[in-house]
Amino acid sequence: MSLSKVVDAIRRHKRFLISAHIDPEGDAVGSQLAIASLLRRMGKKVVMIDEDPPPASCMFLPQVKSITLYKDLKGKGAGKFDCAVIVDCPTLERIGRVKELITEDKTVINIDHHVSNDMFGDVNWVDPKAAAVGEMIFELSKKLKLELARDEAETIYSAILIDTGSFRYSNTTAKTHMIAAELIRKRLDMNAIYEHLFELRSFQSTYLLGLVLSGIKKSKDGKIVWVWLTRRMLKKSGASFDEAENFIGLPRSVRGCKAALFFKETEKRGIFKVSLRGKKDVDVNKIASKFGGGGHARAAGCTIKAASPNQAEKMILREVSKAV
Ligand SMILES: [Mn+2]
Repeated sequence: MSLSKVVDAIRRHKRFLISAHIDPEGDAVGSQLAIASLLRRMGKKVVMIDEDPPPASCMFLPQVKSITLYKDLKGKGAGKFDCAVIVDCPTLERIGRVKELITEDKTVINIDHHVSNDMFGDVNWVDPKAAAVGEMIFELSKKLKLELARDEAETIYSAILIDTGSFRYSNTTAKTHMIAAELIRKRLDMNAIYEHLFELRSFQSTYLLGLVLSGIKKSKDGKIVWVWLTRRMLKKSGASFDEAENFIGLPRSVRGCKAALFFKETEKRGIFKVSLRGKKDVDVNKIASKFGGGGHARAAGCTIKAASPNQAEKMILREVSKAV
């Protein structure tokens, strides 16, 4: 059983590097913080290093500021570690340049719930039935016989909340709710957590949402609905790139929509990020995979190269139309 192998590997090592995917969201950040805290309580040395900063919505999480960014290492390296724990990543490439720190001699533990996971670890624990890696970290704490501290419960609860859209998505199971119930008993302020993760946004971000929504488009049959975030909108609003999280929920909620898309211009000309959301029977993971991306059946993403926004849109729409 892979969970036992994870526990064995954890017990065998002393110094850990923990990392999660580029453009991290709540599951990546929350799971990372939770496992770091558990390991520290076992007397392990732990560093958390990520390619990109946590999103604004996650900045309330306990210990979130102890995550170091790769760009801030400044040649110091990661310090000594003998084991890397990678959470919420289908491939090792997803951790960005942090991968360069993980030399051949390190043991890699892969804890993930993406169906597309390529089993890159020395120890792999991949459970596509888990709604969030947060659920898996909860199970890990049980296996380690560690009673969760309140802060750990908060990070795990947040991880689950993000990946289930606050228990609204089809990945939510009875088990998800059982775990949530146990976490809530740690006297979590559920309302405050919900507000941080889903409601509170800066004025700039709200203004940006207006700009993005004013350009909403749909296919003739209405089955595909999409929006664009352009560099111009970003500049006009004064918001940062990561403040556009959750915007895709609005095109997704249009009646008749089978697939929702969120196109983003990046700082690099000709490089576009695309988030995809599928409704029942539309597997957006398959579509994103065609462009070198991935994710889950109902939520995935990819980065594409195209000569213009128009071309990027055409490339993706061609594939999405086949699926809806
Ligand atoms: Mn996840």
